[in-house]
Amino acid sequence: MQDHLRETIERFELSPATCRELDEDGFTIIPGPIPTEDLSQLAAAYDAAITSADPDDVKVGSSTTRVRDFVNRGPEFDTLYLHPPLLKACCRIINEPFRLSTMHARTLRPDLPPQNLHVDFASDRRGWTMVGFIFMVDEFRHDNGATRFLPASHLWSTIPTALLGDPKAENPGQVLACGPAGSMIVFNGSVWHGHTVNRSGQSRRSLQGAYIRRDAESSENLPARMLPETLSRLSPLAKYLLGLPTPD
Ligand SMILES: O=C(O)CCC(=O)C(=O)O
Repeated sequence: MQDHLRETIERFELSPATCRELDEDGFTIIPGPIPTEDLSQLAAAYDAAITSADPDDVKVGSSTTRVRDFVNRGPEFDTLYLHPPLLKACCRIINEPFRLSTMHARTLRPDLPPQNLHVDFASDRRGWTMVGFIFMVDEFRHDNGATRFLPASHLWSTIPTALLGDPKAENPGQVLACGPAGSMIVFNGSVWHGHTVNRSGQSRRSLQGAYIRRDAESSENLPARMLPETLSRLSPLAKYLLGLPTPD
């Protein structure tokens, strides 16, 4: 393991409950790295970054608006992908060298259909491929589209026919990942999940990212997008996790 990563994660232990949730349920909700008193500043930085984003980086989907590359949109966002419990979960689940594949903003607009239940990355003979994280810029509630998960579905060897029939339908086994602003969902990319309907009348903001096996193909080329000001502030650990050249 790379030295900076080892040094960082050796100082942290996941609680037994968190380990059990990651292993058995395929997801957990932990406190994120942003202190409560800084959350409103982070939310303002989120809104400003979205307003100023190049239209090429904005994707308005059927229910969410996504803005790519929050590695390069300000130092406020750096601690999210460097959160030690997240890195520890990646070591536990991916169990091989890994790198950051994506980090983007996703705003769930009100009164639109739920997302299909889906997996982000299938497992393979080597094991699990991806760990996702969703940082709650706003509180996630039952009425504002909290992400639903099917606990233990990362362990399924076959897909239940009900899911193949209507992936938008409510599932009797689903659990909503609710939490106060500042919480972080960490999940196995092979667990079935998706956002629910936002009936609150207000947008629900989140920052989402994915770590993948270091040799897996990414949908984004983050190393190619690095801005000089980002590069100048990144630690050797951050550079390593982004797949950038590091001195060692
Ligand atoms: O925004 C959410 O609640 C979930 C998003 C998601 O599952 C995805 O984009 O794959």
